[in-house]
Amino acid sequence: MRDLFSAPFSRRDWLRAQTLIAGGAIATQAFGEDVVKLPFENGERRLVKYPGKRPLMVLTSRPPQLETPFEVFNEGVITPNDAFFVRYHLAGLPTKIDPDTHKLSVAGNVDKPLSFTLAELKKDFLAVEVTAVLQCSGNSRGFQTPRVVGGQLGNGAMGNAVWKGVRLKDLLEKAGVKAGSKQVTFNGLDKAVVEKTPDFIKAIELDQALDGELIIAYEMNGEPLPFLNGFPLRLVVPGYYGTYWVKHLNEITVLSEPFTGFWNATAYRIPDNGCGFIEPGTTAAKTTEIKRYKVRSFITSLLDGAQIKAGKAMTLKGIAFDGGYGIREVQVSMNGGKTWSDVTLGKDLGNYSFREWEVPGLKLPAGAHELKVRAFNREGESQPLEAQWNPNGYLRNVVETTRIEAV
Ligand SMILES: Nc1nc2c(c(=O)[nH]1)N[C@H]1C(S)=C(S)[C@@H](COP(=O)(O)O)O[C@H]1N2
Ligand SMILES: [Mo]
Repeated sequence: MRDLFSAPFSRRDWLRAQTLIAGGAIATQAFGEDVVKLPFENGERRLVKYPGKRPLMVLTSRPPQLETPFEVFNEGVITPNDAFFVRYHLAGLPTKIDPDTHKLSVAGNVDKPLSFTLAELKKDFLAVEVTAVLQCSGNSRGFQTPRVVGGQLGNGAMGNAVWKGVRLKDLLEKAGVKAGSKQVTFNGLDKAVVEKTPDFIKAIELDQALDGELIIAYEMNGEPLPFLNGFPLRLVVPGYYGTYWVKHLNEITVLSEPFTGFWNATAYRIPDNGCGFIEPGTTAAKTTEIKRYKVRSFITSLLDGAQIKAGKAMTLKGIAFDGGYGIREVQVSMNGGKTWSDVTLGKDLGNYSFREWEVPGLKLPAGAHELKVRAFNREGESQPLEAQWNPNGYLRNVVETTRIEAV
């Protein structure tokens, strides 16, 4: 039995986390947490330690929505499990799961409905690994102007991990998908506590389910999935926004008709105009499901507002990623975008991973500097210089600016 609250954990942390997840409203300030300030209105976030996690920024406690402090992305190209962000929609998340009895069913429009334990998945199917970024659709929403409703996230609702598990395709083939099937749905153990909130079920196209890229993961960075990141099994959809990466997965269903559930048909939709952005404040004529990540890049070695020593050599570092073509080139500007120069790319960990980059030996003269970074993927896609907008605050990928001062 794995209990969410049995992670190595002090009694004080345990009490606090139980109260936050199960109990809700207690005067949390009484715990005396640290607070960080994200650079937008109402951006104060408490840093709280949840089971299996180091202190993370709390967006909501019920259900837990925890953001990774941005400094973590400078620690390395892989995001540590204890720092990986957490997002849930429904307050009824499981807190005790027995990995020996947990079962994953594959049913619906198949020849032979099947069900697997974790041990069977590990024993009977080929284990595969992928290094892939998981990013929430609403990552960076808090920076969008005009502002929109939804979690006001900074840039920490993303992370990069090595996911290990079995191919979804192998499970579906074993069950035998019937001809004419259209989509596949994924459901996890979490439930709504208010009945009118629809269960969190996500659908993908059958072609995608069979393309060999999707994984039912049981390990993250060489360890069992952290409880709050979907223990014991989660779907990994490399290159696709986090909404599809269903956690605590227990039901896979093949459908003969397209899925009409809330989380595909109503939520997680973007303007259907090719780019996903529209004129601020307007409404899209037509919408479509959010899918692949847009190209993004960040400076990680300096935070906005940092002070550095004038004339002293430093290594400027950062990360870039896209929706699966891979990063071809990264450029930086030290003068607010007037001129750009190439950087040195780090090791290639595959098309779905963060790609590290650096500028060694950089010296900046005294004064204020506007640093910018932009990436190009192997399709030649890049990032806009001006921030764009949509009503859900999804897809942000503007060229980010880091303002620093050399003294
Ligand atoms: N069971 C379940 N899976 C889920 C969700 C959820 O609410 N319930 N949220 C999804 C969303 S929107 C995101 S961004 C990712 C977040 O994964 P993480 O919590 O491991 O960071 O999980 C996805 N899978
Ligand atoms: Mo998300």
